[in-house]
Amino acid sequence: MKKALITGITGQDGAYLTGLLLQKGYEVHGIKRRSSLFNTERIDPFYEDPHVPHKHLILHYGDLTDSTNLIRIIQEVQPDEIYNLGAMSHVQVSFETPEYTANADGIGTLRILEAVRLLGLISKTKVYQASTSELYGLVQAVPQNETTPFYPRSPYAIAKLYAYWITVNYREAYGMFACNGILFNHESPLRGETFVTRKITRAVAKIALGLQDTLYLGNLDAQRDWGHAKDYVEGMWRILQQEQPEDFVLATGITTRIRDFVGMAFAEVGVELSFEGKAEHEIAKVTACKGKYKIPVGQIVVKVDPRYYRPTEVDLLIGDASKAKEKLGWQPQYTLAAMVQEMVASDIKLFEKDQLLKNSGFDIKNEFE
Ligand code: NDP
Ligand code: GDR
Repeated sequence: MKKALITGITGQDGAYLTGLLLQKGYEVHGIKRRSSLFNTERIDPFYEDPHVPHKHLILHYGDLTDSTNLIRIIQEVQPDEIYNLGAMSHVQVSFETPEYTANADGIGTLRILEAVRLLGLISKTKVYQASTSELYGLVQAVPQNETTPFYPRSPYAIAKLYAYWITVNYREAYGMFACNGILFNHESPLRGETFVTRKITRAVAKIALGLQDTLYLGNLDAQRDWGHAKDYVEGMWRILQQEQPEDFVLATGITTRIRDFVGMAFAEVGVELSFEGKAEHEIAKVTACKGKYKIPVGQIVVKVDPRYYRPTEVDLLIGDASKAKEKLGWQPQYTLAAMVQEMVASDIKLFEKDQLLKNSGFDIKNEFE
């Protein structure tokens, strides 16, 4: 039985990858951080009673900022494959926590690679590094592929640049099977609530259910190449099954503006919008509402709030995944439309409970964002 170790197992990709690897018969080990609240919700569907022998999913407390902890876990597990998905992954938050981001996302990767080397596991353990399309940053050329120059535009992307190159260096210097997956944005119903797609689908659900009036967003002109996380974790696995270690771009090749994602998500609840005004004065109003949800025509459902603008923005991402198609036989199965439909439907289901409570006279809690 192959053993995999996943850092960031409690995140979106960690959860989909866990499902995939368990299905493939792996023993899956994951590193979770100690938190004052439960943080395993995304992987709870795979829960196994820790008292039962021969478990397939085993969690270890740990942190990418703690070398001794990583060395101990890797020594104990002796993994065939490590998927380094753990990271402070929010681009805007990285401007507020740049040093921590460098430590966890940049040096954290070094700690993993160095642990494999020091423990004499180079010929046994393959390492996947979660690299990102944010490396491309300021547009140099489109579509972006494995040879497009990098120009990172945030502390997050710059930490990930270090992680990218240290992975390449350990491969070249020590012959380690270490690969970068340069993944473009990928989303799902499990996407973190403060990334733009999930923020939008949650707000659409709440507005449709009468639990919220307005969604506040930042730059509506940015363009992203959005795929589905389920497709992308399959690509991660395939990258580590190659004969030779190499880096790969995973992307759909289609880019969409934030504004158009907003339109698609509202269309799922029968709402048509018109966008009016420019930049920080832009709003979106309901122009028609058909179907079961009753949102008044004329209601302003989106407003721009410059609080969500970034000091430096990545304007355009569009990936070219021809190498992955050719060498890994990988291509995305989900369309953006199917993914938006799945995300909105999932968030409506989530908030129907709140609607029930509200209609029964209970207070609904607000959330910080
Ligand atoms: P999430 O933000 O959903 O998950 C991040 C995971 O990392 C969580 O499990 C989190 O734990 C964990 N983590 C954060 N800090 C640390 C730390 N110091 N030590 C150990 N674990 C930590 O991200 P995604 O699942 O979306 O992304 C997975 C990886 O892929 C990330 O590295 C991200 O940067 C990268 N990536 C993501 C893309 C995307 O579009 N989703 C595209 C390209 C790259 P906790 O649950 O406790 O917060
Ligand atoms: P990104 O994802 O920065 O591409 O990083 P995010 O969804 O946060 O932003 C995408 C674009 O939307 C614009 N935007 C907003 N973003 C957020 N979060 N909130 C808003 O209110 C809002 N309004 C507009 C942003 O300015 C940006 O242009 C994601 C993360 O998963 C990274 O970890 C990963 O490496 C990259 O994708 C690829």
